[in-house]
Amino acid sequence: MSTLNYQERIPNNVNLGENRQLQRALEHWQPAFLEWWKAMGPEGFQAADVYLRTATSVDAAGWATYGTVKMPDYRWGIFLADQEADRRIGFGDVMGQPAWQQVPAEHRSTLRRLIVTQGDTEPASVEQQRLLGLTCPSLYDLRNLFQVNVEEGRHLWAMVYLLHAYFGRDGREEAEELLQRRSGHADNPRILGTFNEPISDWLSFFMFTYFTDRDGKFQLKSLAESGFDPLARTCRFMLTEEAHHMFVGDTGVARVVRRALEVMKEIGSDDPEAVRRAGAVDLPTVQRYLNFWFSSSLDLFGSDQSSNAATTFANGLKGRPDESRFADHVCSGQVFELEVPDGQGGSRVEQVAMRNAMNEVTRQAYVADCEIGVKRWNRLVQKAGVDFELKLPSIRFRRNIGSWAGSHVTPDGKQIDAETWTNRQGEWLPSEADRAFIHSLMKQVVEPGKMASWIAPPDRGINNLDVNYEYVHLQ
Ligand code: BYC
Ligand code: FE
Ligand code: FE
Repeated sequence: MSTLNYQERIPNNVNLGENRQLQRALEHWQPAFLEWWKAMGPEGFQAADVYLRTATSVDAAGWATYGTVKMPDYRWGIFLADQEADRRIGFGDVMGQPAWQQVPAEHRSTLRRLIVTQGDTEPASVEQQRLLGLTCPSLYDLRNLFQVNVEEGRHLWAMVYLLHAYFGRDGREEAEELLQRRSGHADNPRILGTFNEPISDWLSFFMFTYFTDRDGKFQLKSLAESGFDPLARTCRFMLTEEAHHMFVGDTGVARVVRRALEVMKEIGSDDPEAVRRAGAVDLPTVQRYLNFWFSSSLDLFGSDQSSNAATTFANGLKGRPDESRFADHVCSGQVFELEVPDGQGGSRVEQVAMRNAMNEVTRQAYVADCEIGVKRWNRLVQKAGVDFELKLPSIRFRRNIGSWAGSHVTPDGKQIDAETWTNRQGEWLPSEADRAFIHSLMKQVVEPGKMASWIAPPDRGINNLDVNYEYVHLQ
């Protein structure tokens, strides 16, 4: 077990107290982080008392310590999963060599880029979600939003720790820039596409936490395999927190669906307009939001043929999620059969070196994981006896990165011409009218025990508390 210095200003299990220089660098960054949090964190709730979990150590007893705290006083800490004795690198050309405790000089800029890209998504998501509290459907949901937000803040700390501890001056500069880029900003946006999309309603928030936080899960799993041991250990611990973020999305969408089904039963109709008039979200609209966020999140895995991915795999910097489920960890002679557009409205199979297809391998694992929740949502629909099925669109649908970028493809994978796409995309993606309708539902509900009209209550509360518990005490 690693020791914990929770008494220090920055709670940590990395013996920060023994490294004065690093401690000073982080104590210098901390006020800048707090400034950022106050400016870009949840709008209107900085003085509220929120029932939150805080990590105070990485073991079962300490990783989820619950208590009431004002968000600016949250103790964002630095926690790495325990070090494994004699850990070896598990893939690539360096397979079997001892994991690195320092950054190998030849991989410095690549590793920094990976860490910065990971780090950039964390504050980006907080920025994207900063106004949602003003339209929360209940105190329970408000609290979950804030739990996600403070933990994404902690994930930023996790990456900033690595930058400060292992990358010297460049690392400190990158850490500052992580607080300067802004989601959706015209001149200084966040690095990856999805993290510049606005999240201005709760249906988008639930889709984001289901689909985009799940990209986080798979990227963190890949980085948890890294030969750079401090990165691997940081990501392992982050994954324990990630589960709750995806739970929020999974159960959030389920509750929207359940409420739609209740309303359909009450009014005896499945007409989308009638469902809307009764104050719920019709299922075709849920499908369009799903199409939007799933396709956007698929782009986050990068190109299906990527020399970057081949290099980071070969060099032991980034593996595949759950590397241990594969038999071959070197993949030097293997090929991957990739379907690419043939330029004539069809597709052809290209033989791609396996290492170059690693982004696609990870994307496939991600898609399979996404299916699980969709099945659960559909079970609710079937049980209600309603003839409707939510579906993940084809992975070729609305792609902006990779071989299918720029092709016009329907959700069931059929290629169409540009004109048909323009005429029909309103069937597949949220239209202005859909967004206006969803926004019209977004009215703040903050009385303990009350729930907005468009969403069913959750099955249970947080940490065995009642659903109606006052999770956020407003000032
Ligand atoms: N948008 O060879 P390519 C999370 C860039 S989510 C814009 O195709 P590569 C979270 C790419 O960066 C997890 N740019 O792909 C979730 C590269 O640029 P440079 C985040 C994109 O490099 C919710 C160029 O295109 N973590 O934690 O193999 C809430 C060519 O790249 C996009 C990570 O992503 C895009 N969608 O892989 C909070 C892990 N896609 O370097 C948090 C770290 C690609 O030539 N990142 N590009 O300037 C990586 O491992 C890789 O950078 C990527 C791309 C997987 C993103
Ligand atoms: Fe995160
Ligand atoms: Fe997350």
